Amino acid sequence: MKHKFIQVRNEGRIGMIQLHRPQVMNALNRTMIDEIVQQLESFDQDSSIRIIVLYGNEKAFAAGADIEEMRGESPLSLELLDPFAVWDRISLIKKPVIAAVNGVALGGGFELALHCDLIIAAEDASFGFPEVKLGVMPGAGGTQFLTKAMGQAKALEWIWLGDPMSAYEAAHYGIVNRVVHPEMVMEETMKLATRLEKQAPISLRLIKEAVKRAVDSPLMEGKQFERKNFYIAFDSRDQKEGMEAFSEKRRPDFKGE
Ligand code: CO8
Repeated sequence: MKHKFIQVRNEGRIGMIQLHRPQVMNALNRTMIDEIVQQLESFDQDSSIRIIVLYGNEKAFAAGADIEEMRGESPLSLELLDPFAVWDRISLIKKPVIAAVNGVALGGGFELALHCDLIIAAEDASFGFPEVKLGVMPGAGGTQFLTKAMGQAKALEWIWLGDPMSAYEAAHYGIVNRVVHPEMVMEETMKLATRLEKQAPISLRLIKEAVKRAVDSPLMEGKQFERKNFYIAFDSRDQKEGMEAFSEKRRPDFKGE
């Protein structure tokens, strides 16, 4: 499919999506978000792909929603457009999604990174919610993601002030997985993606679902859910292969079946 604002390629079993609107720091207009989500879904359905990587350019992962596109909206136009419905579909992606962040991840750009499972960031990357300075507020889950990650007091301080957060601060709060030299971001991301693509795909999928469930469920409910997924894993050939390989003292070859 021809895309306008993203570039797509496969690196073996890793599906790569590059945000590509460099003239406006990858500001996310609606077409671009649609393209990103459709491509995520397409990779999710593609059995030759095991891991998905989302990245921008050296200056920007994404500088937020496109302010020029958004400025004329009214409550009713937003209600009718329902611009966040497409964002909700990102949470339904089953495969691991890694965000590789160089430069800024602001507003909707930060929210897009927070919708990913893992974030690898450059040490000079900056994250933040500057919406308050535009007289609005985060709308694609930012208040919820940040509060769950860092607690109410810190989330309020960051979102009220709208200051950028360094990659190290984001790592301190568990938002970013790894902080590396700017030139090493893609290399580190691909190293991690390559390790993950060798793991049993069904295990990764069941683990993702169970870990995500932990964020919103009481402990007992989450444990029940985990147990169900544990049982399902025993229906896969990968479980047989993994345990057989252990006994035979060889590397497992997982097929995702
Ligand atoms: N929207 C539209 N254009 C943008 C955006 C943006 N978010 N960010 C940058 N640009 C454009 C600039 O206008 C500029 O265009 P031009 O060359 O035509 O003047 C070009 O990108 C380059 O930007 P700068 O010259 O400003 O570059 P700097 O390096 O000086 O600054 C910054 C980079 C710090 C990223 C700066 O551009 C900036 O502050 N951008 C706005 C950041 C922001 O406020 N983001 C939050 C937007 S609101 C939001 O995300 C709400 C999310 C809710 C989801 C919405 C779904 C509908």
